[in-house]
Amino acid sequence: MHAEIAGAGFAGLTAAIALHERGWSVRVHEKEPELRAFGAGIFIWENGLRVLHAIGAYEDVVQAAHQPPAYESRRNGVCTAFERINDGNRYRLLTMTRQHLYGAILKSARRAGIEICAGSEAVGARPDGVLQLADGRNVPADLVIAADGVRSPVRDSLGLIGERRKYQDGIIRVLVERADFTGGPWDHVIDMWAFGPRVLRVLYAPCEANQLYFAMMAPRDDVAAALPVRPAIWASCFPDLAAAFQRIGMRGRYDVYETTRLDSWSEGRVAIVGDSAHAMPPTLAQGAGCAMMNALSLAETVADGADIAAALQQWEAQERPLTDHTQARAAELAHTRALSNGMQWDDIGLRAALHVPTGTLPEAYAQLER
Ligand code: FAD
Ligand code: 5PR
Repeated sequence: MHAEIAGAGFAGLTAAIALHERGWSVRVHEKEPELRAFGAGIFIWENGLRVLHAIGAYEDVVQAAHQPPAYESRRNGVCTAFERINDGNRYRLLTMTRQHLYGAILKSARRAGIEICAGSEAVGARPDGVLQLADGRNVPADLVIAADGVRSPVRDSLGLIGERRKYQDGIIRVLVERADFTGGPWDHVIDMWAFGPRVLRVLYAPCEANQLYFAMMAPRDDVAAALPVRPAIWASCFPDLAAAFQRIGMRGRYDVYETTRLDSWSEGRVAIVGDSAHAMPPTLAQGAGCAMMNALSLAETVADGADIAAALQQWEAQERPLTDHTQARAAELAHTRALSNGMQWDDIGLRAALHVPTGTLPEAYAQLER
């Protein structure tokens, strides 16, 4: 059995490794000339760690990632929620840079000898199992996977888009040197909201190798809070972070929250997985978690190679309810800004985080040293 995969992001590489582990031959096409993630942080909850374990990337991720001992939320400087995490309690959450996560997954793919074609752009697919490339080639496969991100041209060539939505807030993501932001609360994740003098938010997270991740949120129409970051504006709401804001300079990447929903996650032999199928606001930090869970379960469901189109429908029926639930909750949190009242440590928001994903090895995972 052979798969052609569009996109070497978190979903595409996870699917490639998981299929390879199940005896498939795979080839991955990445549009960009270089394989790398952009400069920002990422949160990986335990469901994601379980997937990383199943695809051989767990050790490399965990040995350097930051393990925050607590997750705090503050509103106008007042604590609204506080939860101990990682230390023998129910919630495991690691914070790291995207480069770190991506590097570990890529290393596992390389170890498996997976063919990854950088600079190879996909433009579409045919339901009978053909991936169409920008250079004019049409490559046949038993399974074609569209893991080409939120703007997925492969998905769009099949006309699968159902609904797309944007929200009132956008976010700047940036990494800065951690310097003396260490010890005590500075080792925690801190979600800081300010509702005066303007609406601003900084999600503060230490990462590996002395880096700090800031996700800096502002309403889309607040042009003064857009890039490049003006330290004085942010320091007026978050004076404790003034020294770190000074270090941002011209760095940062800006995105508006968005959601994508499809009528179907597959068409014939073509599967759509990751942000191409179910982009969600980052409010629950589950976009990559769900992308990797669904990529792994996809591989598990088609593994034996029988009736691919039917297997893809079965995959969606089994996996989609959790993703839909998580996406809907993340969208509600983005829309209502409810995280300003504190992270809600409940099953509604954290169901995906506590889920044991299809295709993982819970017994072996339970034996791991933490
Ligand atoms: P992508 O990561 O977008 O990868 C798609 C790949 O396909 C890219 O390499 C791209 O170059 C390539 N590609 C695109 N077009 C083509 C083409 N035509 N041909 C070939 N290749 C192509 N998730 C979390 O789990 N935790 C978090 O903390 C978190 N924080 C976030 C913060 C923000 C502000 C945002 C916006 C998202 C966040 N997410 C988080 C979500 C997460 O980033 C995405 O869900 C995840 O990157 C999706 O992975 P993917 O592989 O589906 O898509
Ligand atoms: N979690 C993460 C994040 O980057 C953001 C949010 C939650 C890791 C914003 O970028 O709530 O918006 C959020």
